[in-house]
Amino acid sequence: MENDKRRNKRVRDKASNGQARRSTGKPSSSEKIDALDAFREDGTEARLTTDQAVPINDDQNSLKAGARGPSLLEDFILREKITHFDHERIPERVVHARGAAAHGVFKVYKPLGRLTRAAFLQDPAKETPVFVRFSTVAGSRGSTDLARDVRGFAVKFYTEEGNFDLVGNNIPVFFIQDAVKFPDLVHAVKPEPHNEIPQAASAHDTFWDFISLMPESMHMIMWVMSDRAIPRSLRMMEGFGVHTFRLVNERGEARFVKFHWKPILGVHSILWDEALKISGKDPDFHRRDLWEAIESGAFPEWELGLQMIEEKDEDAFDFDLLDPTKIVPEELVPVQRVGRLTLNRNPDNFFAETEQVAFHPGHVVPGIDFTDDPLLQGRLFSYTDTQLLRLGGPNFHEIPINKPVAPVHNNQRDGLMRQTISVSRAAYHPNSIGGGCPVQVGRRDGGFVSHPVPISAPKLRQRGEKFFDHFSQATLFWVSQSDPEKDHIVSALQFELGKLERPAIRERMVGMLTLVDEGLANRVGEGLGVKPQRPDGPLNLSVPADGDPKAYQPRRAKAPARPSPALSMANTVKDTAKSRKVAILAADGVEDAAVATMSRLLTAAGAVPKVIGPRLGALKGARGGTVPVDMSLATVGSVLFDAVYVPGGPQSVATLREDAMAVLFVHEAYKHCKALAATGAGAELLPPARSADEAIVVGEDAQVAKLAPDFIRAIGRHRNWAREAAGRRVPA
Ligand code: HDE
Repeated sequence: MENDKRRNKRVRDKASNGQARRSTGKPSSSEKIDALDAFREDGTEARLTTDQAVPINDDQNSLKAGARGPSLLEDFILREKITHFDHERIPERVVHARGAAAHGVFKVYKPLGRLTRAAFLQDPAKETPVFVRFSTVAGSRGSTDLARDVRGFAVKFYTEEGNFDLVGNNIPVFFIQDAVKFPDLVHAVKPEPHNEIPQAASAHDTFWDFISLMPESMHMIMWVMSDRAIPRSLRMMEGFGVHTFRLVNERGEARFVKFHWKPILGVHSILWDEALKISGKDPDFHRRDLWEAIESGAFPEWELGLQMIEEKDEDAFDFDLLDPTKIVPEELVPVQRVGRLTLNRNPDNFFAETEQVAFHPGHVVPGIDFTDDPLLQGRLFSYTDTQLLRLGGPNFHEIPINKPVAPVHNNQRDGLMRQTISVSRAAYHPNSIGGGCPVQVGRRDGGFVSHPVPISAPKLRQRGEKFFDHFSQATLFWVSQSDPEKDHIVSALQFELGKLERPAIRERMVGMLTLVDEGLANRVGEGLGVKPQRPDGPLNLSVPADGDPKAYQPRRAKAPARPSPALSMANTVKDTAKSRKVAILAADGVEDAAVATMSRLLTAAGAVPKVIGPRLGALKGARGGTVPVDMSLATVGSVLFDAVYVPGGPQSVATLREDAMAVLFVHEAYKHCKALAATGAGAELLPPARSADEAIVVGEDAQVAKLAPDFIRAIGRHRNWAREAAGRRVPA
């Protein structure tokens, strides 16, 4: 991979001074030449060839019998091109089909030898290359980024001891406790089989039918109905390994571990109304945001967090550490921040990298090991199986993005698309012909040895007793939310359940919510016209044929817990405007000096100002300057920005007030609780009710430099939720 990286850079460098040498189809001076396509490695201009490297003379006309005649079968150029095209698509991932990814590096803060022998966690000077793919779960490859959904957060570490994949999500728990239920869950959430409706949405009967019969999903449902499921940015969400894993040190001592990713920019989300509108304005919103941040040098960063639990404490909790529907509250076991992940390079080719990358929770390195979490155990065979189908055979590890940086030697041979040309005659072990190579590696020399967990038990289809507490942590999540977060959960449930065609499912779900919190159930029920009824019969219909329904009845470990502050996004990082997008609304006659000052100060704070005008081109400023327009009102909406500034200039503001798109722009930003600034006449564009709003900054054009710091602080706080009730009255 290092080689590939160096090669790409070389080729790019050549391209940047090679424009003049392009002989055909000359680009205009503003057009960027695509380095990798235009030039060969030796710097000469790339010639058009077939896949067999035969130079092509005419790529415009197929071979015909006469100028108007039928095409000839002999045309190997046409046939190769069309056949390749016909095979361009591979099966999309059955889940997590839509994704975006980036390259980066990981560095540990200090040696972790006490906890693990994993080599990449020992040396703070070492940079381990990574490739990270984010995804939504339910939608197809072409679906919107803004679906209400879990986000995948999969990290491939290319370590010197082989690849370690931390294949996690942005939510720390899962819907089900046992892998055997995964196909049912996915069938329920995917579009309904008869009409393939709805795309990338859980608001339909089959999903909620399943959920209403699976009380174990209730904790996850609280997370998915919260704003965590509609992140502001992939760069502003947490990541979790979900399952409990093990870390094993050089002495063979093991501890349980939960993996976390903590975003440096904090955890921030958007409103559902914005999600719906962004899905129309820019369904690529998240992938574009990731791409642009990296291109602009605002590299996304996370800290790796570990929750460590001693083996002797395995049974010390009310919940089972092996149950993937439970968290270990941070107040019980604090998260230690041990290293930093930085994404610093966009992929060169979406298909070759983002699409072909193959993650697997079973890709672990010495020092990291599994537990008996029944969901994790099921995943351990599923991921290889899926890659065999998706990537066409057993050699997917040879695709450049999947290739370890450490050398691979083994006796696996052949198969479809084999790239390696093995030269040894001995493809078996033990052998004498090959000098016994490749040799097994002793534990002391880094050989992987599974932690010897003692197992002695009858074969059973059962789960641990504590797995049956399905509600304590759902309640914990609910009571830990701030008031605005609670409001959003209620609205989300009203939206999702309001879409159901079958009243019985809606009623069953509202009944189930009474077991999480009576107040929550009442509020949700009110908007749906459903009177919450506490379920009295057996709750769990997924009882084995001969199982005792009583044994499967959910129970609660303890009375509703004290809130866990770590579960609320209200307590996240709120002190930076870095990489936040700010719209500056302007038309001819705008106070150009105010625009320039505000832009300069926003840029200095790391924010990204964009001038939005009624049309593209340049605006005439009130002070005689010109203001280039970055985007026109026709192509954007305030939902694509974090904040809005309306500079003065009576002519500019008069034009904008006449333009319904401009008025809507500001009203929507108000409704969505965003930071707003206006100077001079610009204040006339703001909605009237704005007294005592800490995120609205108003003053004179000449004072813009004095106002900017307050505006920037308000942007850093993300949203002023206190405005939400007033915003609901704004018809936008
Ligand atoms: Fe996955 N999951 N999963 N999953 N998963 C896949 O693998 C599966 C689960 C997760 O960006 C598939 O290559 C089973 C939990 C991510 O390429 C597939 C079970 C968590 C990604 C698969 C689970 C995840 C996947 C689809 C239950 C969070 C995207 C294509 C036993 C810890 C990785 C593929 C990427 C992808 C199976 C449950 C995370 C089909 C059977 C829990 C982030 O193999």
